[in-house]
Amino acid sequence: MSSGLWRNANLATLAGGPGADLGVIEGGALAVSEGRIAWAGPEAELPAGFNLLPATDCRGGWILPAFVDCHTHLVFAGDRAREFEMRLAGAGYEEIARAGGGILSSVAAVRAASEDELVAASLPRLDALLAGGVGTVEIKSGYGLTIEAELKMLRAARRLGALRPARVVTTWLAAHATPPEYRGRNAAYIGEVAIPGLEAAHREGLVDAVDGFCETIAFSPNELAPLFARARALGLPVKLHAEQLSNSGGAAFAAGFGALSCDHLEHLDAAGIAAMRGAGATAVLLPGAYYTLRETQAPPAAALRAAGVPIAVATDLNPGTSPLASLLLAMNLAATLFRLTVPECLAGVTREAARALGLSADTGTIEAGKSADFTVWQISSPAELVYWIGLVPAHTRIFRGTPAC
Ligand code: DI6
Ligand code: FE
Repeated sequence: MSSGLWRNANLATLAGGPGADLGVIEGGALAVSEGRIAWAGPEAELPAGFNLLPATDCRGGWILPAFVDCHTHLVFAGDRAREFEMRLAGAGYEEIARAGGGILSSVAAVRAASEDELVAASLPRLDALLAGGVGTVEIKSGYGLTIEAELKMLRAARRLGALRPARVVTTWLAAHATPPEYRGRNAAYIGEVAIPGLEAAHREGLVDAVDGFCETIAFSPNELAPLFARARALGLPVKLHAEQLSNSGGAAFAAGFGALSCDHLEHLDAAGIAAMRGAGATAVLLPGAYYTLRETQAPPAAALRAAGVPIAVATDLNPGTSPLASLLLAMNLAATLFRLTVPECLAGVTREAARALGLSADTGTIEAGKSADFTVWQISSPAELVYWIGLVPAHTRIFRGTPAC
């Protein structure tokens, strides 16, 4: 059924721009035709004809846009629980890396895994996100670090999108770390692996955006520049892990390439905020990594808010710094740790997360013409979706007009 009428509901449309309220319509109804939103508004004003559609009584529940997780690394093999224990025992990043932990331990596991094994290992993580109201997921490469292994990751991501009622978009993150065979030779790795691999991924239709890890322990803006220039020449948008552990000027660098988003941002400064504002880049905040690493400097949410920079929230689901498979919990962390408001958290996982993926025309709000991706929640107010820790309120998610789960 990709057409129907959902009635006797309160709508939180999330339509509007940064700083807007939830766009509440009480006593509302939502009409869907062929998988797209045809009309949304007060049920008393329902246009003639829509009342002939097959109707669902929402029993006074709340309809919100299906959630968008705009930053995940959910395709990987194995886990890093041992590293978690080492960190609890006081080991630092360097000691863990020397013991074979860190990103490169996931690289070894991904290189050893088949594409089928990556799909099988990642499907439960995708299902966990979908069970929490998510309808769109971004999935990055970044644990292969050879051309073939990075392509294998994105092929697995594309298959995950075909296996579930959800939208999966992919991001090329070969510039996540330098593999052992290129130690100390970052520029060579970018030129011999990241760029030709991107070209191969683009030829195969595997990539929707390009990302990089801009950090003293990863890549500098100068090292990333040829990759971002190639991405733009191929017509692909860019985004960047920026200012997570220090300030490398990553946000301003990415803004110069018209980045869709800059992500993490704990060490973002005024110049970076101004550059993001000028470029229309979205700030993607990742409280799972901040919490897991026990960071002490939070991203400058108040300054981003004051500058009118759109703010999104995502899980950063990855085996090392953010083994977080719940966007609901990510919102609670963003509110409690970063002091985002409830409307900012809900906009951050809908309208602004869609913006961070370049998907604003298609999903992220309840507006006529968009894909009918929404969730009917049995809650007393939208604040419950940020408030509960570990409890998923009863709900029915609709994807392109069809009940998904
Ligand atoms: N920043 C992070 O926190 C993750 N990647 C990145 O660029 C770390 C990923 C991992 O530890 O596996
Ligand atoms: Fe990340």
